[in-house]
Amino acid sequence: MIRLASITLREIRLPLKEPFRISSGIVSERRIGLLELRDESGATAWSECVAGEAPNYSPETIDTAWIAITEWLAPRVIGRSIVSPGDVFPLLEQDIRGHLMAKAAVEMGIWGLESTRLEMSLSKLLGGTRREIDVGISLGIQKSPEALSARVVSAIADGYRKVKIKIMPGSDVQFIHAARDAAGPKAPLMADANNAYSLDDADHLSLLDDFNLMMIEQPLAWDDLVRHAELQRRMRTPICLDESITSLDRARDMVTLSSGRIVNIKPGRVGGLASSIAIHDYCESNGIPVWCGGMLESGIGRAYNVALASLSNFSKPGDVSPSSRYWERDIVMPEWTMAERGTMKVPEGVGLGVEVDRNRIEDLTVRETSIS
Ligand code: OSB
Ligand code: MG
Repeated sequence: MIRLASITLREIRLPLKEPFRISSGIVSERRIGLLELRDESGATAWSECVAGEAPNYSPETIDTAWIAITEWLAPRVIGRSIVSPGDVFPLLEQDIRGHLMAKAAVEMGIWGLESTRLEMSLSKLLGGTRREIDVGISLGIQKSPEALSARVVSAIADGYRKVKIKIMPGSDVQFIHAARDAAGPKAPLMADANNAYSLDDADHLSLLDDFNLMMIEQPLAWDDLVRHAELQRRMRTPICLDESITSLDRARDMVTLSSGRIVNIKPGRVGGLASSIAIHDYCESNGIPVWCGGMLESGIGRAYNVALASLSNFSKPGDVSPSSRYWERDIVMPEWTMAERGTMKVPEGVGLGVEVDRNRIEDLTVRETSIS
């Protein structure tokens, strides 16, 4: 049983090593929401809110999440007897619509706290079985096919087991063609369009079928399932859904409608870890592979992704790259690293398995509030 005494919410600014461009926007510096949850015994755990600065991925932003957490979500959990972290998401869903990234930040922190309290690793608490996970990289849109090819070749040489290439109209078929030629026929490549196309582009998108991609992620609207089903009927390349899968019910709808064949699970997008595990289990029983997506997390959010990706049906490499892919210096110790063969160790120690660099977080903090 957990009873929270307080939640401290902060915003830090962390510059990316290089700007990250997707079809709907570009980010150079992450504004990251961090939570520190404290229970009545004084135990603490950190979690991260993955909402971005602008609502170009989902309707949420760090500012909407700030309001949701301070006004509605933290008051809902503080002082309440929580028997299991699995009970938190239903509690947060009661008469509060949406705000899934804000809900996830609170919910994940409670899983983190519970793993510390029970003195086990977060991976074990979630039912993870993998001792290491396969690592992929997500490459933002590059200036030219040549520039992209160079990045893809070097990612493969670094050992990454999947290279995801962001695409948009004007930076698609030629770019993927060049990347495939440069990386060779067997390189594990995929594309992610972040909603940049419509069904009118079906013939154009089908040109990508020539390049043996592992999958194409979310080509159509962020909340669409029906049109993706039509597109999947017209394309050989498997469609993987990201933005559209916001709950277990949406995953069921995907299967019912045949809107896609693979699911990217991001705990922030689906309201936390209980919802992620439910989607994972459902997909496992229905022969749908899943992999863990990323939202350019700091080392804190990454700890939750790594633990989640240790579950059995996370059978494809995740967008869970090492700290050095994103930051000059991360906010956890040790930093997240990748072995030469493209794997990352799942921590076996208590809790998140990394230590949070509190001094550094204090230096990076631009606002802070405590709810109790
Ligand atoms: O669509 O997966 C996406 C980053 C921000 C918003 C959306 C996406 C992404 C990524 C980043 O692809 C993956 C990572 O964290 O390395
Ligand atoms: Mg995506």
